Amino acid sequence: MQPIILYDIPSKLPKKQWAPNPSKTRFCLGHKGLPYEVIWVELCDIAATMKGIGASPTAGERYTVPVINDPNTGVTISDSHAIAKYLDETYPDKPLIPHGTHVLVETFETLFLNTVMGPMARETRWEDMAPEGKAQEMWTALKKGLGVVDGWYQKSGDRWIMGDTFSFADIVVASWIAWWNVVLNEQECREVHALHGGRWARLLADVNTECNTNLGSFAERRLSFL
Ligand SMILES: N[C@@H](CCC(=O)N[C@@H](CS)C(=O)NCC(=O)O)C(=O)O
Repeated sequence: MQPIILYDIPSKLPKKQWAPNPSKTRFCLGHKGLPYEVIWVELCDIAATMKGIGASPTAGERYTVPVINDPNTGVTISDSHAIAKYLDETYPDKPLIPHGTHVLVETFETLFLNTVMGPMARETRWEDMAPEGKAQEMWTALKKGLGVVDGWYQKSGDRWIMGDTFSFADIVVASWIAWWNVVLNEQECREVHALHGGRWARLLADVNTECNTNLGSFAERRLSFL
């Protein structure tokens, strides 16, 4: 099988990778054990590059990443949810979205983001979600919202959002935890990791194990400050 091409935004972190939506696709590809290669696209070049490869815009007619190009089928797909659905249809082993739950899983991310980011979740531009200037607002909403999400996990039996069944919903949560490990300051990261009996660092580690990945750990972020 030829490697799938993943388009992602680079950063100055050791592994470059940091953006939450492409993380979802990395977890998905890892879970299914599919080989992939990354093409890094700077934020300002996304629209031109995506138009150039014939990718569709996502919600709000914006060009975003992740986008994948699968040379094995010749298909190009935008949006992490559509990519997960495509991967399940094309490579059905180890499903990401259990049969019949696509709408629930897609709705879950909207609910999750509204819960943990409050009004911030309604920002549509990447730079409006960046921490500068809105850090305090984001931080307060995050701690409150994570308490709600902790309750969801408890109700589901404390392992995955769908109980014993690992799914894209857990990948969504882990991808945003990985992002907070990058954008929150060190004290805030420590506070998040201490919340709810250490659930968030544990969940990120469990999703990494499930997907054979090593994404977004706090330890890795700290390396970038050395
Ligand atoms: N619903 C999309 C959201 C994708 C998205 O917003 N990606 C961000 C990076 S994490 C992006 O490409 N932003 C570019 C921009 O806002 O111009 C998905 O799940 O893939």
